[in-house]
Amino acid sequence: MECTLIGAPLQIGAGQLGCEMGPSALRIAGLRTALEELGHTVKDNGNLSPRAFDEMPHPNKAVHHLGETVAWVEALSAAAYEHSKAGMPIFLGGDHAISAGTVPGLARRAAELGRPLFVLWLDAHTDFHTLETTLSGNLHGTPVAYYTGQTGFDGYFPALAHPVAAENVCMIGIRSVDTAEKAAIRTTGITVHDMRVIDEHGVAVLVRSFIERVRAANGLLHVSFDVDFLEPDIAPAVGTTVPGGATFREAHLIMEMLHDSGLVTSLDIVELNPFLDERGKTARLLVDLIASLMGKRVMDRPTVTG
Ligand code: NNH
Ligand code: MN
Ligand code: MN
Ligand code: MN
Repeated sequence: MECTLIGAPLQIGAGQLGCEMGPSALRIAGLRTALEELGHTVKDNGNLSPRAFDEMPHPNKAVHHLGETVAWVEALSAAAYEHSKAGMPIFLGGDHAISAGTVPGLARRAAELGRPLFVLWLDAHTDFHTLETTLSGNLHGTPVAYYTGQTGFDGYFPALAHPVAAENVCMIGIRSVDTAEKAAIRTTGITVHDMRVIDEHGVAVLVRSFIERVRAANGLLHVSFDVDFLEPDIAPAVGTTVPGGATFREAHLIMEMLHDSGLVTSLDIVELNPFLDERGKTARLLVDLIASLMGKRVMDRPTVTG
């Protein structure tokens, strides 16, 4: 397969600086080689940059870097649309605000193909704030509300031509949800698998049933992988660690099952903050997980059958 790497060194959506080094760390950890060893061709498009922007005031005084974020969202949406024409775009974040651009760009592509877009959101957080409800003002906490077409972005973020149907969004790994997000997300059809659901059922059941829904609908599947989905002990390089995350094996199993499904058409890797890493271990783990998503396996057979 042809993989396209697109760096998105956005960092002001997070509360701590450092995610702008994410694309570099993933490259240095050997992403290209790992993909080439699996037989893929890799085109590295370098890093995007936003147009010139002015800062935008917002009535919610907590909101910061709105103008800069909007400029990035525009650039990312255009890039996602463009690079989803052929092959597999892999967006190297950058904080999770990049998904406010990547997902709408992919939704535009899906609409053009007459297919629905599905999103698998692997994260400790639901990222379901609007500009009005966010308390931190960190815009990485808002992309899902935006791309599913909730109100509260009008006049600031670009108008959405193709909102993603809430029923097509599945979240796994959730363990930190703010009060306003909890109330708002309950009114939608978004599937929220918190850690308790993983503990009770295991990740395989959850992933398999989502994959079957995507397959039945002939959907495109975008995977948005927030580093804080993982247990902080194995992935310390993220500003918003939350204990009790996905284990090494759970994360690999999800990637292996997604590979076997043959349905994944695009990927975001977000929130990697190399400034907080321990000798590159998080970046290296992410490269290994991407490799699993792209076909690396222990034995030469599908990991999951039946
Ligand atoms: N819900 C919190 C906020 O909006 C935290 C969001 N942080 C994330 N999201 N890392 O994935 O500020
Ligand atoms: Mn996130
Ligand atoms: Mn998160
Ligand atoms: Mn939040």
